Amino acid sequence: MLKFTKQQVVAEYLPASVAPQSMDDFSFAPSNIALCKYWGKRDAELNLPINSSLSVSLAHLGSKTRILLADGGQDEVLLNGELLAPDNSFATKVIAFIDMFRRGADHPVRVETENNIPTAAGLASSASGFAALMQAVDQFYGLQLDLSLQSAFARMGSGSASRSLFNGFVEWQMGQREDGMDSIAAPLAAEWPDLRIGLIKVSTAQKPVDSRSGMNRTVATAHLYQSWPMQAAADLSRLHTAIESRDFELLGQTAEQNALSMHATMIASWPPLLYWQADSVTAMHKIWQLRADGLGLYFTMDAGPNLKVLFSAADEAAVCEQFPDMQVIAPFGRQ
Ligand code: 2P0
Repeated sequence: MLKFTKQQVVAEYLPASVAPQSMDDFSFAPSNIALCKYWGKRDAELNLPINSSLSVSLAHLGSKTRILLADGGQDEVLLNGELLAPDNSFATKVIAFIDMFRRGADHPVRVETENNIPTAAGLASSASGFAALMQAVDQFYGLQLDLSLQSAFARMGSGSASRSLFNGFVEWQMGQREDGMDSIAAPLAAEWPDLRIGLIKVSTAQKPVDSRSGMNRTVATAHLYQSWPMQAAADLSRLHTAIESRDFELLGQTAEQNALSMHATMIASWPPLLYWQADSVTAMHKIWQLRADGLGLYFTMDAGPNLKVLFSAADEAAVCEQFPDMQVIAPFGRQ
């Protein structure tokens, strides 16, 4: 069957002509951390996932972006105030994303993006980056697309960006359609003001295999991957129960087992993919020991060596005493 291209899918939803207008203000999108991970694609062109996922957004930590009409004759991409070379990989992806919407019209753009995600925390910025870029595109071209459409289009920039259009708990439905237009994220109504997320930095060095290549390798070579969609579906259902009943142990256990299951599929790939470093494993053992001693904390990890710890506000002082360098985020604010 002939697959859809991004341009074909997006074109269906755009007006016949666009009238770009420089933005005064920046659009903002939060970073997010998945409690049930997105790992594996059924369509690499549209970033359609093999499983649904569920994340929590990181409040004020994220990316802000605005788009201006460029003075010069060329597109310009600035990241944190620095003009990027045209062949820079981030700049290339940003311009390719904008190309889906300008459809060949001749108006060079200047894209300014700033991340306030501390690089020291080792958090990925592609999710918030493409979500903020989508919102900026919507304003720059005066499209007024609803957030579901923006979620679907942000996904084409980076899968996890579909979830960064929203605050709080967010579920990205894998969808069934070939054009992916039912593969969109939506926020859950539930809030959890006591939830805290701590960022444990192990390393901020660039990872040798990016997550896009990592998930493709896993799907292609790990027999163990066959069990992943079942694990993810069961975890998603458990997370819904945990969130509805505000059961912290169930939330933490599910998120930790989900992350370790995802990493198990990576380790079973060939060549093997092990994002952990010795200090990652040391931190895991420390968390397990603290838990055995009665402290309520769990971890999750993405395609990198750093840990994200889940705990309740009541345990914040005790957890911070154990991890003094940890940055703590309150995804639903501090009451
Ligand atoms: C997640 N990750 O759910 C999972 C867990 C990494 C591990 O989403 O290829 O940068 O751009 O769709 O979104 C990272 O993958 O991948 C990611 P692409 P993306 O947060």
